[in-house]
Amino acid sequence: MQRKIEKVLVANRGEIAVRVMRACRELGIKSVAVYSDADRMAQHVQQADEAYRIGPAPARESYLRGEHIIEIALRCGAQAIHPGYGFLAENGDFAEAVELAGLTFIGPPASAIRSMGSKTAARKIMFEAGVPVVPGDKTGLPNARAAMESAAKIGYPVMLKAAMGGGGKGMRVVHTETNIEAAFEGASREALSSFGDGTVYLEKYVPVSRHVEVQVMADMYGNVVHLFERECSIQRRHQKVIEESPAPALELLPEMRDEMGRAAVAAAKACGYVNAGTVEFLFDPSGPNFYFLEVNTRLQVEHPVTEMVTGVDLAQLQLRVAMGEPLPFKQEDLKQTGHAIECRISAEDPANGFLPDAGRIRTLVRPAGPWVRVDSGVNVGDEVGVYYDPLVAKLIVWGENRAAAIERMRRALDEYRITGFKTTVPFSRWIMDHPRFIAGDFDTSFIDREFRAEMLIPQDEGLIRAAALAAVLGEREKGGGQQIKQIQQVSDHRPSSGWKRKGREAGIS
Ligand code: MV4
Repeated sequence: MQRKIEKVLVANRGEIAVRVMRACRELGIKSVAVYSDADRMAQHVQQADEAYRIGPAPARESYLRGEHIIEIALRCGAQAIHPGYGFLAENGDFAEAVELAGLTFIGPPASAIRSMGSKTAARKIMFEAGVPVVPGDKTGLPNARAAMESAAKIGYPVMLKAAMGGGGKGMRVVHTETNIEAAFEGASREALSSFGDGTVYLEKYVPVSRHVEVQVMADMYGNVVHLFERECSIQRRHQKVIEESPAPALELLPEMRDEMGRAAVAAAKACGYVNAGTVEFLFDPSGPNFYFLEVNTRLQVEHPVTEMVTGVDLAQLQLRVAMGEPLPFKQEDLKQTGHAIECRISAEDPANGFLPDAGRIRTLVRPAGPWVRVDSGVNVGDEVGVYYDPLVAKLIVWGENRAAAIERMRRALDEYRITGFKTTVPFSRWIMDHPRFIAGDFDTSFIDREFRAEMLIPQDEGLIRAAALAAVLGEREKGGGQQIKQIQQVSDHRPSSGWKRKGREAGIS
């Protein structure tokens, strides 16, 4: 079954839109951008062969207008729509509407998106397919009384989760029966307000866990392979901060890595998967055991670390599979080589509770050099923050082993200069120096346990240097104050030689 694709509409913005357009260009496919009023001058618009306005800045009025986007695709002669991640990417109704309009949705079938959207339905499918799931319910709970009975059967501690949720909202850990009723009501209320469905279910709570996920790829002919795992245990409020492959959690467990890969392929087959997807597992080091959590039916933010260790261009492969090509390799052709790490660079202030920051990029120096990759959707002069996700770039490095990759990431972070707003660059740099990170000895509570804002700004000469800079820059340009804070923060991890400092103070560097 060949489907000709010569033009793809990319229904997204930022770095992922740019990423997909690069894959299109390499395959000789034209790309079409859509943009909101806030993105008139954005990178993804400049990268595209054509671009169409879809509405005002708020996502509801632009990037989430599925019918409008489909109409534009039809009018401009695109044969396919790539949804990126977020926005419409995991909306089964949108995927179906795209196909009903005679276009190709570059992603899994609507049926797979829908069945994996319900965590209880997904658990049932995976249980029946022999994929390990956390002991617990396979249907939603009708009331608090049912929750109490189920919890008694599973045994405390238990975890209440939203059936239509994901990403941590509507979750409650319950340690004793006295708390189950209030937790049920609370979780249900939160699930209803977040997902429009108050259904919750129970699982055995796994107290210490690591997040290990497996990349899968399936073609239209039933061929499914996995591209090994990524570990994403370094998270903050369910937002991933660092991702890597191979998973340090599996360092001494090669048989478990193989077993997880096979489980992920079985999971993809069980839900009729096609195209790129990720099977998330909870890894319990006390067993060690792993359990199915959910399937992410999209190309994920952290896909580059898999590309770096496998040499497979996942975005290109998505396009080729959508055109009806069979997978160009078999499982045994794939191997993990070396180690890759990704740091997410966000417009957030790590010294101030990760408050989203906004502003115009005043200066931008990106790291480069061997085995360093920056996936970014912004450039100097771009306005960042306010309307969309604060992710501004991803810094990905490869090394022949984990230690080499960490060294390279340190070097790359030290080269990075972004001014105009606060970023998570210094925070990533702090993680790269942490003994427990270096040892691979961490779980999903790492940041909560280990990070304090004061750690970013040692009370040393940084402040004095900043004061000196303030005097110089303050005269040179308006708004210099913000820039100074940034320099101070970025410089904290960098050895500063005397002559460099003098140069800066004199305003010549
Ligand atoms: C769990 C768990 C412990 N036990 N389930 C959080 C997001 C959602 N996708 C699943 N999550 C968890 N489910 C049981 N039965 C702990 C978490 C969890 C977590 C999982 C992956 C990555 C980071 C996390 C942070 C806190 C809790």
